[in-house]
Amino acid sequence: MTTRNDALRCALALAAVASVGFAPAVQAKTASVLADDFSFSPATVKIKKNDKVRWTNVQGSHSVTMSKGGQDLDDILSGSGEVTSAKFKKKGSFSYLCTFHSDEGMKGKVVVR
Ligand SMILES: [Cu+2]
Repeated sequence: MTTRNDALRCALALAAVASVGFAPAVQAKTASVLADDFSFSPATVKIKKNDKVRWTNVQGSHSVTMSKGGQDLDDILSGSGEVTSAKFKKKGSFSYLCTFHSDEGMKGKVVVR
């Protein structure tokens, strides 16, 4: 019976809307990017305003260098497991690169919506 399923689906949808409605604030999320030899993975992350991106070094030495779009970041991840993060407060498309491996095309992008 489709009508019963539709009713159930509707109830679940309403419950989901209600739970979101009672949440104190929109929860900021953190997107994870891995820095490896010689790429960022994923190369492009899409986040929402006020979300964070966290870069984790898998191996080698890398930098996360970003200067355009009002988001200044120049952190060096010199060892395996080293981490840096940034919060993005403006919408836009922010390209960054690893200054050590820019010749190898080690770059990424953060798209903030
Ligand atoms: Cu690098």
